Amino acid sequence: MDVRVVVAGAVFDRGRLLAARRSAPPELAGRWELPGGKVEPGERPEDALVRELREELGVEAEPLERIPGEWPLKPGLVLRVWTARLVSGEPRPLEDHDALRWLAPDETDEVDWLPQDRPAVGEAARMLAAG
Ligand code: 9L3
Ligand code: MG
Repeated sequence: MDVRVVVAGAVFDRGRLLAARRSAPPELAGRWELPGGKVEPGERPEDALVRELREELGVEAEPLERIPGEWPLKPGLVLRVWTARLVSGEPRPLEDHDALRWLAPDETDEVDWLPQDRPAVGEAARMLAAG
């Protein structure tokens, strides 16, 4: 089976990490994630991330580096995460989210993350704390 990649962004701005609360589907609603979505066939993952952050949050962001690792979501779907820098715009929950929070490194445990996002969130918090 082909494995489809979901890209997500650990979006940094002014020393904080962006968390987004899902509004759909019902089984994921209310849990927090690093925003992103599925890479389209033929699309570069970094381009998919830029597109997803534009669609979901109305911002322009620049992918910086891949957080090592890959986390299975369900059969045929894996999560890969990049750090990203906010280039312009103020994130708004335009699509698939109903709340956003900017978290300082010591606040990243304050939200109920989707379990598959936790390892990347931990790494992102370490990177933020290290400056
Ligand atoms: N997912 C998990 N963690 C994330 C993202 C962006 C997505 N950080 C899961 C939720 C869905 C699937 O991947 O089951 C596809 O995501 P989307 O296209 O609904 O955002
Ligand atoms: Mg999405």
